[in-house]
Amino acid sequence: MKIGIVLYPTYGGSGIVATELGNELAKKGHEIHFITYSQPVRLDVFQTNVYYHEVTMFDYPLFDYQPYELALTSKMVDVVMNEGLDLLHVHYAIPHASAAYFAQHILESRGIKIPFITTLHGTDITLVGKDPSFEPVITFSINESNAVTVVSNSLKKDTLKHFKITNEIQVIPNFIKTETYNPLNFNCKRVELAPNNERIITHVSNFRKVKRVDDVIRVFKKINQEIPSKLLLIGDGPERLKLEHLCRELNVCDDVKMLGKVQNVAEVLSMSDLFILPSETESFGLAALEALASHTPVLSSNTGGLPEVNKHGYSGFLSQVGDVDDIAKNALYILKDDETLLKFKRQAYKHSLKFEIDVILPQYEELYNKVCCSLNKEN
Ligand code: GMT
Repeated sequence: MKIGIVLYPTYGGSGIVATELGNELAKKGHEIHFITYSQPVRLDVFQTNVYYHEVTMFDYPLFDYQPYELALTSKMVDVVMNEGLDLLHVHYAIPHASAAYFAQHILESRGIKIPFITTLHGTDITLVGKDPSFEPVITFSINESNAVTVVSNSLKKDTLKHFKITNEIQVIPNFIKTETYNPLNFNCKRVELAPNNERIITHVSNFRKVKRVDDVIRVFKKINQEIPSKLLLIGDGPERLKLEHLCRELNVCDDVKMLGKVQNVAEVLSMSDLFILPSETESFGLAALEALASHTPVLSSNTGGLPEVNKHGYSGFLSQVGDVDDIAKNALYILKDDETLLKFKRQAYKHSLKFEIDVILPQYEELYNKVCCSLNKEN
């Protein structure tokens, strides 16, 4: 099948899921055309069957705001026509779903019928999409999509709660290629990060308010008072300065390392003993799944889709949002001795297999076939 994948190319989870999905579909023989404004971070450029089409903007002084959605729509039309695509799969509703709807109708006027599938990832619904400035467009484009998927049952519930949805919504969770996260793939640099055999605790995010990274630091302070530990903060974002201040205030700077936007997150996770994700909202929590696949137990909040990813008492623990004491208590329980830590590490990995790519990919392929078949029947 020839599939156009529209995505955000940055470090965000939706872009990662879309890129990994395209890479894997290409390995299975599908022809994948990525359409976006810059090369996706995890794009496998050497993979056969993978193509990249860049949306270029026409810079004109009249535009205070560049009309990206129109440039994207035109690019979709161009790629579908010239590459003979069978299907468009757009990730993140804004503005990809409405651009796809527009492209679909332009193509129809030129005698080409193509279906589009919209995958909702979370913030497009829970934070941005429900804002009145976007709601009518989001509702319309979800309902007009030929198929809609969401990454968790929780996101399905939120979508149905905030929008008047008449279309069917299918849950297809985030996935992982567990082999990529096998700690044996990496040379262990543990001693450089924790020279006195301290426990290593990790957090990965884009340091936005919703991630509550300050809770991570407060939890770490409590852990470090009982068990010598190091905290690795991976990523970057708007909260970083405040977090640096908090480290100073709590006097933990010597034990907290901010690694920035690390290229190979799996390498750092391979050395971690515990991963903390205390988000305010999280439709799925791909970062938590990456940790589990790296044999790292997860302490997360119990919000959104996180209980679907992290099994309480097995792959880690769930706590109420903001309950720093409870997270710290659970951390001390897991880290207290090697035997308990090893048990949780094994269970974390075992749980991640539920989301192995081989389990999830066929669900997308089945949906692609269904959508294309029903369009062919219509014609
Ligand atoms: O978490 C982020 O800030 C990035 C965001 C995105 O839109 O790229 O991630 C969302 O999509 C991921 C992939 O489906 C999910 O695993 C994340 O949970 C979700 N983030 C939120 O809901 C906050």
